[in-house]
Amino acid sequence: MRKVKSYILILVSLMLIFTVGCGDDRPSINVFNWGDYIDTDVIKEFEEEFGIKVNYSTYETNEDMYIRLKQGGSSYDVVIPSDYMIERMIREGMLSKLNKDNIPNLSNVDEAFLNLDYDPDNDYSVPYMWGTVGIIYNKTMVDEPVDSWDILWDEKYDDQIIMLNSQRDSLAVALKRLGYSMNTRDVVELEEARDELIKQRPLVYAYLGDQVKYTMIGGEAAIAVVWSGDAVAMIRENPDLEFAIPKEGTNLWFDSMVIPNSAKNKEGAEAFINFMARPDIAARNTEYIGYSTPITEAIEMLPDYIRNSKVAYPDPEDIKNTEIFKDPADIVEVYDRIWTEIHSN
Ligand code: N2P
Repeated sequence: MRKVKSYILILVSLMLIFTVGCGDDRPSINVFNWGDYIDTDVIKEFEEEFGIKVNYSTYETNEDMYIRLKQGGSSYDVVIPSDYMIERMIREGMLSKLNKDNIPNLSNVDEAFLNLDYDPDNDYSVPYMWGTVGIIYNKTMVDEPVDSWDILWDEKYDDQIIMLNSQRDSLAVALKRLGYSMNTRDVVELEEARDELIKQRPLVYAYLGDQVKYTMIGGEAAIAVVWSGDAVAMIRENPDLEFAIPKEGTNLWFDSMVIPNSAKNKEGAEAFINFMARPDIAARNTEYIGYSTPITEAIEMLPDYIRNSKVAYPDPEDIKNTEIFKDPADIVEVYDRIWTEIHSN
């Protein structure tokens, strides 16, 4: 009887060891990124190589991401906001300084993308992707030259126009069309842009985020405001689509990886950021999502159709007339109010 008891004891202990051993007791990081903005195999590869589990979730706009972080509740180790939002998060003390010793791959970033105004010494951010904003249009539905934001207010395209569901991008379109800076601090100019967007509303099929790709690929609308990398991905799927940067000028943007100061695994976050800046990994993400990499050596690894794409890698001439968004700082509430007014009208 005693023998049986000890067998049972051994069995139970073994089962216990087995169960605990199989539980996921790896260290983990929480990564919060834009939707459709990574090759998911790259995440798996990071997990295998570093023994760190990645809890991955996504957002559609900088503002959505910001609100989620401010709400607290969940903590994130890596987030990938755009320039002006990084500037704001630094100003508000939301980010943690990077230990650059843990991110040697920062040296793979092309100089043109380092030390920009939003983070002058890259103390907080490592560039991930960059691009422009422009118009994608379906050549079978639009048979005039597309070179101005004006086309988005042309009644001929009633219910065929898609706008970006992102406050700075949509306001930038209206502001540039009016001949103003997309960083204006003049409330009258902002309200004029608001009124133009309200006037345009009846022509707009929808304000979309990531779904714009499927809508345009499927030929459901004629014209859309898009980020350049999405244009690359769309043109690959539907050759009737073409991309143009309007003559009134547009936005040049940079999305960079940062560590919020509420991060629970800063070293894991730095390992992830460093991994993403490795040329072969950056090349795989770039090929998968269509966006433009700031990692010089990664560009050389890309297939010709991306490397030679003027949408992804425009000539300096094409991006002469661009502005980079700035944090509106003390008037950020005015931008928020204007955006709400556009949508409640
Ligand atoms: C990817 C969104 C890209 C972000 N779906 C543009 N800044």
